[in-house]
Amino acid sequence: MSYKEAQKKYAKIGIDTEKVIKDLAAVPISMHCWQGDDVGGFESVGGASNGIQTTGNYPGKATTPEQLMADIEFAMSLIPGKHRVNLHACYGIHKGKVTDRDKLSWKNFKPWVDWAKKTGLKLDFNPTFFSHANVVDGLTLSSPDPQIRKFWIEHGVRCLEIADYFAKELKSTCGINFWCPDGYKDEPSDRLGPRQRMADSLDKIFKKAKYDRKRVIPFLESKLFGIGVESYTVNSHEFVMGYAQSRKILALLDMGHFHLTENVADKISSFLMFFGKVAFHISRPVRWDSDHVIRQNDDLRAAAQEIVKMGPENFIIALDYFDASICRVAAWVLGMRNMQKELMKAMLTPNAQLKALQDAGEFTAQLVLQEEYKNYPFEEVWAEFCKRLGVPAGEEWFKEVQKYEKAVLLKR
Ligand code: RNT
Ligand code: ZN
Repeated sequence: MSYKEAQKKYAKIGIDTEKVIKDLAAVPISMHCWQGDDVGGFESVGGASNGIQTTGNYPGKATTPEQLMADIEFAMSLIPGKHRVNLHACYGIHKGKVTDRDKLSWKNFKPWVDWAKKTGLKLDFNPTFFSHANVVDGLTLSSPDPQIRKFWIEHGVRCLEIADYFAKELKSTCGINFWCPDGYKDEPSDRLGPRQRMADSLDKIFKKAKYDRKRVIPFLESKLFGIGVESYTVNSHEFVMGYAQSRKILALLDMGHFHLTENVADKISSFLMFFGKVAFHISRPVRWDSDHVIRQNDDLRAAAQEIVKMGPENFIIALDYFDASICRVAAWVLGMRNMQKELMKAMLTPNAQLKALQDAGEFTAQLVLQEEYKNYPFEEVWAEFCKRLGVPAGEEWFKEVQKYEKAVLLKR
């Protein structure tokens, strides 16, 4: 089938494929820098630790800022559209001695901003509350030790100011996500205290930092559990909902941070009603929060459908996974394209018609059509979209990655 034929077929169910192509090209996705080096960063050779971990030892990972920037640029050349790059504070650039987290400033990120200006990419940010000796007994902002809390509060302040610098320099709103690994392996005796200290530390951060709320959007990420914190997570879903709602910041939904039988897509509409905007970490848990590369599976489909129905402009779509067992550049490209494919499939669904069937109680017709529309000729529209944006439509992109791997990655 040609694009023209597909266009006609979609027109019959009220879908304008030209509009879909235009709309999808306008949806930026924040690509996580940390898939490029297994959440390593540039502070030490130790790698990810204290609350986060990757598995795998695939060759070719980026170990310098230049390598990471080159890999991101290469990956972006195979992804249709203009996107954003999500940096973590541990990716600061240090000449000689490493500036500790509580002393970081815009100077450590100037090379990233220069690079962003050159490439036309926009930046988002994250304080790094892990991979550091001051994560004591698994705690950061909720630590009972005031000195430890002070260190991490200062880190949060610095990061908000760096986010403000990104937004100002790049003339683009910067999203900044707070995720803390804080929690306990076994049943704590006090569940309230750590949460009170966490709220107090976060309040101090937001009070002290000098940043413009019009150009910096802070959000707090919740989590159910992690390895080593199986029994209690300070920033649980309820804590995050309450904190974010009362402090007028956003809450971030990570698809890997819920019970596996929970439908994360179902949460979106309520979030949107009460927050106005939703920040998302698109990830894929396999039996637990394993951060596998996202696939075109039912979970991603359901999330994309909700995002499209509620208006992609109301979402901050960021990817969050890190697989160290496969080619990292391929992992980026595949995940970004999968996200875009699911968004496109959702845009190619006659949602108004299906909603009318629901409201009329026509549940048989609703079920039948929901299924039938899944087999419409999405592929032709995707190919046309890629062609217009100058990137390969099908699996040819992987050949380019293999060439890059041979010429660049495997020589490292
Ligand atoms: C960890 C959280 C968090 C991190 C990144 C690196 O469980 O999902 O978002 O993955 O900050
Ligand atoms: Zn996350």
